[in-house]
Amino acid sequence: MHPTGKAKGLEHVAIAVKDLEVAVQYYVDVLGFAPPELEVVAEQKVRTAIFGHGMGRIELLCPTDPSSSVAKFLEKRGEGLHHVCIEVDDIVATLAELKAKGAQLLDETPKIGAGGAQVAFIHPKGAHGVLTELRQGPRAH
Ligand code: CMX
Repeated sequence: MHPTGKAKGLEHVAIAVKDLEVAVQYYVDVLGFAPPELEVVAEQKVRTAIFGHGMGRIELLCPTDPSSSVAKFLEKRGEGLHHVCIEVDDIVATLAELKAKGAQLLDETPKIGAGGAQVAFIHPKGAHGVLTELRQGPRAH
């Protein structure tokens, strides 16, 4: 059966970095990106720098606290790809559908992520080795 949930495509890839300022400088000075949008995402205990607009952005992630899951990731695996984020039409319906299909959800209800979007994660062990974020962006006013 074809799923009813609507995956719109890759919203961003997130890269865990040890020093946000150093990594931002590399993206701007070496790769030639325009300066990013910076944000503290308190609920996730991270600071983010987002390059680009709309779909297909790049997000640099840096922990704000040693208890952050990103701090644990850096300690264990070092800098590198942390997760991919897929934009969906209706995150609540998508989570219900994934749960019914036995997906390894880390969140059964959405939390608030970068940019005020609703987000939820699927465990990397149940997603072919890649931590996967589902996101429903805030509605335009
Ligand atoms: N990508 C791929 N594999 C990962 C991973 C990641 N990001 N994080 C952990 N793993 C692997 C580990 O290497 C480990 O594998 P092995 O068992 O083979 O060693 C396994 O998953 C368990 O890892 P762990 O170190 O014990 O980590 P935890 O179980 O404590 O936490 C996870 C892992 C994914 C459950 C946790 O990081 C989580 O809940 N993440 C979701 C929230 C999040 O990442 N927020 C930050 C970003 C927020 C934002 O973008 O705003």
